[in-house]
Amino acid sequence: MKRFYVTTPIYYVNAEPHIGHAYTTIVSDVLNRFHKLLGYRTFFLTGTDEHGDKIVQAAQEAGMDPKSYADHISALFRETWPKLDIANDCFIRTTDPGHMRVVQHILQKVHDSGDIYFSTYKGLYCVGCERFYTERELVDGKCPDHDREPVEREEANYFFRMSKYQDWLIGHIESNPHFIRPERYRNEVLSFLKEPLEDLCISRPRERLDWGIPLPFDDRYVTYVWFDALINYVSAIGYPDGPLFREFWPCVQHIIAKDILKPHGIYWPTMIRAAGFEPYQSLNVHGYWKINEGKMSKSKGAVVRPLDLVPRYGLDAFRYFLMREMVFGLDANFSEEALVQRINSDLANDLGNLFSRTLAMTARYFGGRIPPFGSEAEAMDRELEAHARQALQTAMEEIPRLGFHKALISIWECINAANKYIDHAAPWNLAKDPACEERLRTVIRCALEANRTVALLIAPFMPSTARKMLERLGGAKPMDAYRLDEDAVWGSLPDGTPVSKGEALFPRIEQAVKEKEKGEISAKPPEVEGVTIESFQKIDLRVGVVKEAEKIPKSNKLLRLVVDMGEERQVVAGIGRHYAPEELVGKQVVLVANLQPAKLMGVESHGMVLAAHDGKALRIVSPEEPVSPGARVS
Ligand code: ME8
Repeated sequence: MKRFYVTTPIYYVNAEPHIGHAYTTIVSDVLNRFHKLLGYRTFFLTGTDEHGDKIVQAAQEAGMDPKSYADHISALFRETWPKLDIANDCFIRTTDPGHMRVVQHILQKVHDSGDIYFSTYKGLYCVGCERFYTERELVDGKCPDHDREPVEREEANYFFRMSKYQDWLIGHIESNPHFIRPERYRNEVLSFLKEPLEDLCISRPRERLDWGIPLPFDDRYVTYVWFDALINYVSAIGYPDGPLFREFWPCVQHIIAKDILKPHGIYWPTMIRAAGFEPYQSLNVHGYWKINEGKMSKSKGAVVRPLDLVPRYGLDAFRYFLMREMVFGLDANFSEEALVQRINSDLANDLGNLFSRTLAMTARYFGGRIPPFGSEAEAMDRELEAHARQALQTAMEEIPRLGFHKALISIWECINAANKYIDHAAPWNLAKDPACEERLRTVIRCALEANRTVALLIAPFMPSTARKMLERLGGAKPMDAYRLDEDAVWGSLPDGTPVSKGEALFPRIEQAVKEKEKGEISAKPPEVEGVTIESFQKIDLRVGVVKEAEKIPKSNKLLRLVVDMGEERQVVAGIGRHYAPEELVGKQVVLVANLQPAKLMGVESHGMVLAAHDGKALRIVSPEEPVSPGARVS
């Protein structure tokens, strides 16, 4: 059986979980779930990094001792992940006795082999980074991360002979193109390695810092926090001879952001080499989330906490947004407007609409049971199947190489193709003619199959939506039992299985408050004087079928519709915030047919579409059952 092991960085316990931590951990969760769907045996590790100066300082500021403080923040991380549907197998803390033992074991081993030596070092030390800097690493004499001048410090310490492994590391990176990816970060490490590598100071005198793992060969010192933290990736799985270590090492994918490239790209592989085991398989490096185009900053209040967003926007919407919006490797921007936009367009209009209309038609035309295919497939059916196959293939290629946004784009191409397919096949017309029963079966079945493929492909990204979709599509299996190769095969839905419609997957997020402020929405009905029946009868109300619908450029609200009401009419309707154009095609609407023509944003309108509006939602008025176009409403 194939193995897959994924890790996040272990987060410092000096800050609460924010969107950056959530992103890395969700990426890892998506990869883990995806490999499970492929039938791999998987292991997913996250945790917290709890030793060192930084934590002592943060604890002091909070008026707590380091251990109680670490317990508190570590618990916040541990409790956040299940709330984001993150299913890690293990949560490691660097204060766990098991981890501390492994760190000491590796230190002893490397010391015994002669790669750790004692020496005096005088240099420029940055307290924030907990390390010495060389002159050339400083920017204008200051630490590039903390923008502070380092202090001069002389210390006798232990050093790891990292320089000894420089040539080996260059060779290893050059002969393994996927060792560090994307390529820009591989190049960054290689270019760093063009300069001679210095040995790494791996100890801190206890008189200065007591909060750390004592060196096994000299207890006047504790271990430098990075030499301690990186070892979590193997201590958590039972290095050196535990069954999980034997099973999962070295097929590990480390996921990190660019801030910690150097410790992971240089310290860690050389430490591994010195300790005498196989290097990790890949280091995967992503960019930074910015908030409204700026750096995330606690002092400026620009920190996005996932648990603030999820109750407002929904968990799967949040996960989808992060995975769709960031190109892995590049920076991305977070804004609530962009999140709302994605929810309303991709999730409510595209995916939600496809799913609800498919199930509604299955209920209406086939009593809620999956119809068998008719005997012959038409070109449009094969085209939809090809879209589903393409989405599957793209996901299989792109997800393992971190092209999450590309996989999602391809899945959404399939969703949009399925919506168009329904518009063109117009099942509501087929349903009128008994001679078209077989064709109607094929059309609804193809739409159901597309929904099923989509449900499976979004499962790693949006696990609870996928579960809901598969259940309503009649799936009887627990989620863990699904396999992409068997279940995403076109035609694999069982004939006759009952499906259930349920509520909307993604309700639209109405920006009602803002709109109200603009005076565009008023829940209060206009005051009208009584009208006589004669006056009312002067209004010519007619039923029509929407044939075409499109946005009017530069308007958020206006749509141009072509409505068939016996004759075709062009109508401009102010419903664009509540309906996507594709949603309307094929729908029956009620028109005020004898309204004087008017021009809106330069487009002529010959009528008005009736809609009900309660201040929050707006829904068009439609006859309960389809009637002939042009039918009079009275
Ligand atoms: O560095 N955008 O912990 P840390 C995207 N303890 N990701 C971000 C981010 C942002 N704006 N900010 C943080 C440490 N991250 C060490 C790691 S590992 C052996 C030790 C994420 O709490 C991203 O994954 O500072 C980044 O690499 C990590 O949080 C840094 O977490």
